[in-house]
Parts: sequence; structure tokens; C-alpha cells
Amino acid sequence: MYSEKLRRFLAVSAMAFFLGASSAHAQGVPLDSDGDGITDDLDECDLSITTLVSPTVIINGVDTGIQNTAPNAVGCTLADLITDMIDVCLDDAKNHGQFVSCVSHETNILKRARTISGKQKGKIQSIVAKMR
Ligand SMILES: [Ca+2]
Repeated sequence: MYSEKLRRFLAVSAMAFFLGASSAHAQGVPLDSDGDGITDDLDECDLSITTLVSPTVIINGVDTGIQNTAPNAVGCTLADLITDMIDVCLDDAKNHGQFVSCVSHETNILKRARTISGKQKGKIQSIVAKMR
């Protein structure tokens, strides 16, 4: 039930961890429109979507205090991932309860993957619970 982008983020993060992140493509120089170091052909969060490079993750105008990450191998920061996750939950939910439940489910996945801590998960869920 979790979003495709989240699944790929976790897969790519795990792969980058095992392979040692940086294997630069030497031949041909494709564009990198948003300048995050990930070329457009691989970048899933280029300017046409958003690469959120704020120092912390902001949800609905509220600063979570959670440190944002550098773009991963597909050009998405943690702020991109969380913003996308919330958008998907907003789109899928028929009411506020379903929305909060969706975010709770997704943040549990992020915590299990050690992308966020339990405290950070609580902060996200608390902000989301107050969203209208
Ligand atoms: Ca890019």
C-alpha cells in the first residue's frame, strides 16, 4: 500500500549503502536541470516536480526539525519523499481519519527502514493530525 516512490527510495538507499553511493557516469554528459548532481534521465525530482533542498523537512508550513538529506541516487531528498508521501495520502484518503492512518502507515515504514527515528515519526504524525 505504500507509494512507489517510497519503495524505490528505500531500495535505492539500501543499494547505495551496499555499493558505496557514488558511481559517476563518465561517458556522455546528460543535463542536470536542477543542479543536484543527478542527471535528468535518472532524476525523479527535477525542477518540473520539486527537489526540496530546505535544511529541514517542512510539512504544511510547519518545520518538523527533521534534517533534510542530500538528493539520493534518483535525485530526491527526504523532504521530497515526505512531501510526496503526504500528497499521495491526501489524494487516496476519503476523510481525515484515512489520511492520518495512511501517513501513520507510511511513517512506520520509514522508521522500520531507519530513515527516520521514532521521535521524528511522532512529530510528522502530530503535524499531520492537525492538518485540515
Ligand atoms: Ca537533477
